[in-house]
Amino acid sequence: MNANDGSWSNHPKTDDTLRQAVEMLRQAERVAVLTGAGISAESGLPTFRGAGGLWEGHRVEDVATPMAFHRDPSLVWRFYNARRAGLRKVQPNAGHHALVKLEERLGGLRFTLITQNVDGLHRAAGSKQVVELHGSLARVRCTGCWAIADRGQEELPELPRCGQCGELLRPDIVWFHEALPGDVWNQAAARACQCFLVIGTSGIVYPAAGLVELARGVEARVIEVNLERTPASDLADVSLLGPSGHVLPRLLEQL
Ligand code: BJW
Ligand code: ZN
Repeated sequence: MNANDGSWSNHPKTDDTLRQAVEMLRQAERVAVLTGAGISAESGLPTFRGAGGLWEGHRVEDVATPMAFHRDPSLVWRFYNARRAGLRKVQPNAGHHALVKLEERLGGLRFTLITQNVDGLHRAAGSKQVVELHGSLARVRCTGCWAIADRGQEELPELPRCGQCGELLRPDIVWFHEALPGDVWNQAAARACQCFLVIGTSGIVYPAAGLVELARGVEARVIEVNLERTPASDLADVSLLGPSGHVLPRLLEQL
């Protein structure tokens, strides 16, 4: 059941899909949520594949790889330092806050938030059970001794070096062609749930995108919240088409 014929509104058909989604959430003992860049768009952070998704003409696939870092670490660090600086100007939005409320309503044992985002806005909003699949912009990792440090919003030099061994630091981010840390993947994949909410992701980057298929495999009901249809729409029981900063608070109001 998809409200695929227009933008988010008070249209009766939209109300109907919202009610169905509310019912699926009510009936679930456990709820898992997967978020992507779209949930932070209303905070002012650009998505990866939408308009404005290029950074100085580079696609994320060209700067977020180990090969790019090997070839030109300054370019890659300029990309990440610009993103880190951007974080100082943004706040969580109504979508992030609605997911905090959902966690409070269900309690930590019945709720998990899995995010592909590296912006830290879920935790900043107050979410507690957060699995960060792709790492964090706040953290750096040494390419020599592998030490990981949280550098928060501190300004870093163009080529930051490790205080312990002097080797080059890199962002503690999962780049293309890199495996997700086993512990975060296991935490995400093991989340058996009866309702899976997939929010603001194009659903094309694996293995994260495979979580929707895993959820379907255990017969969870799938609710999608996105501005547009994605590959996940074909797996979803309900698609709520609209900005997550509007849709999620309405969903929570009715729960
Ligand atoms: C709204 C909205 C609003 C907007 N409200 N909605 C060919 C070449 C190279 C690799 C591959 C390849 N083919 C397959 C691969 C594998 C690759 C992959 O899946 N690539 C695909 C692109 C095809 N995956 C990997 O490489 C992964 N690793 C791996 O496979 O390892 C194998 C291995 C095993 C064992 C040993 C070694 C290796 C790793 C993937 C890591 C991806 N990391 C990134 C970059 C992080 C860097 C950073 O942030 O700087 O993570 S990619 C980038 O995409 C980022 C995101 O987390 C991720 C997902 O993007 P997301 O969140 O979905 O954003 P968008 O922009 O795509 O979509 C936004 C959505 O929001 C849209 O749908 C909008 O409509 C919507 N929206 N506003 C609601 N207000
Ligand atoms: Zn080191």
